[in-house]
Amino acid sequence: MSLTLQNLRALEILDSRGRPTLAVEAWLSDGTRASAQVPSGASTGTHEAHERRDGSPRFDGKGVRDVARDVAAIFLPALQNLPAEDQRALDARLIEIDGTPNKSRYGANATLGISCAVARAVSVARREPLFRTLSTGTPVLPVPMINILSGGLHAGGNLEFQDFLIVPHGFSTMADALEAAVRIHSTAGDILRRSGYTLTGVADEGGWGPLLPSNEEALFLLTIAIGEAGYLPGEQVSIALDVAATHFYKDGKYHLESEGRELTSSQMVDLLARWCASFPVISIEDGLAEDDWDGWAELTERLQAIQLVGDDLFTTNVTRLREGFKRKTANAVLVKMNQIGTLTETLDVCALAREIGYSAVVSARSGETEDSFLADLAVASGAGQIKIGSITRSERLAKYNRLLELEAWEELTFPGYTGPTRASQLMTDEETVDD
Ligand code: 2PG
Ligand code: MG
Repeated sequence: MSLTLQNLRALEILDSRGRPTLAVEAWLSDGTRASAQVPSGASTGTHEAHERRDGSPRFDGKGVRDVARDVAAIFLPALQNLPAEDQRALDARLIEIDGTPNKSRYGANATLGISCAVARAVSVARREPLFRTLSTGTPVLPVPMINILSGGLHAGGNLEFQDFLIVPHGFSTMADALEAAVRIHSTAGDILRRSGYTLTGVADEGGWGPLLPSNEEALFLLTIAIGEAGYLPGEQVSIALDVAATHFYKDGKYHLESEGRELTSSQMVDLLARWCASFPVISIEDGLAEDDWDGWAELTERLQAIQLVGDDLFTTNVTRLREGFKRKTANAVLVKMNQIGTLTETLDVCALAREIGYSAVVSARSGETEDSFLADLAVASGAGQIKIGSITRSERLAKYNRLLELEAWEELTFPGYTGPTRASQLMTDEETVDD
């Protein structure tokens, strides 16, 4: 018998930064109950769907009790008795109930919580792993992009560039790739201590947040850490950057305050090109700001062999991704469920990326919960890459450990890195550039 949605309730809980977020529980007609928790970003893009907050004095305006109330008061009456297994129809109804282009009425945190809770309840009712319920094609284990050094809004503004990550692509299993990440994270900590850089615990995503003299120093240290941990930089383990450039772009310039200089878009492209030639960088996310389309076009033209990922640029939005494709901008998309607010729209972005030949990286937010939903989503989407943060802090480990379970118990394959590799990149490194 087909399953229908019978009840919904929501609760204000806390995320990994101690800020309020939403948990939603869905009840189905067979008695199944399951819940999902909603993530929350800090370096958010302007074009993201709306994350609704109460604005009352509680939690300095960040409470979500009104959002939770409306899940039961507004959404439940409109969704009760609808088929639970038709995710597309359910999500279409959520979009319709909100009725605004960016879910600003009831909040993308509400719609996403409901969307995920119902999907999980269906998987529990069917007694199948969540990734099978979500799956639209061939499920694969994604290659992780793992944060080792943090800057920007995730580490108190020590540096401007936000994430210095590793891509352990030279391994045949997820378990081996994660072991390499653990070694490199701990080696990087040793190097930072040895070098006298201030270390006071870890940043929002579990990477180190050291006070370094320049952004480039972070790249240098990370490359050393890969080698010192016993791996071949560029062959087994490469580097990915999330520049998050939107957040230091003002009045047409990129402000590298820690280095006391300002760069134009072209100078930023020069800088990134030089780094790609000097360090084993294979992927750059948000190398330029969210609406710097001309700069992005230049970046894409110049660094064709690098995976250029649009996060704030695309905000998991098919309209913006189509626009990017039309303008020959970027060659990959970051996929964050709460940037758009339903599972269907999230998976549609993955499908469009496949269609236009862009790679896709399914990503967590800097504010996360212990929910491992993202791991199953990444596997189900067939995206082939995932970005969760570092290998410390349990809101990150919940996802990595779920991937380990899926590798061991569901016998999923780990097919390898889906973006351009270092080998192809070296062939275009000939150009000499100055920053
Ligand atoms: C990003 C994410 C995750 P936030 O910029 O890619 O690292 O950060 O969730 O703060 O937007
Ligand atoms: Mg980003």
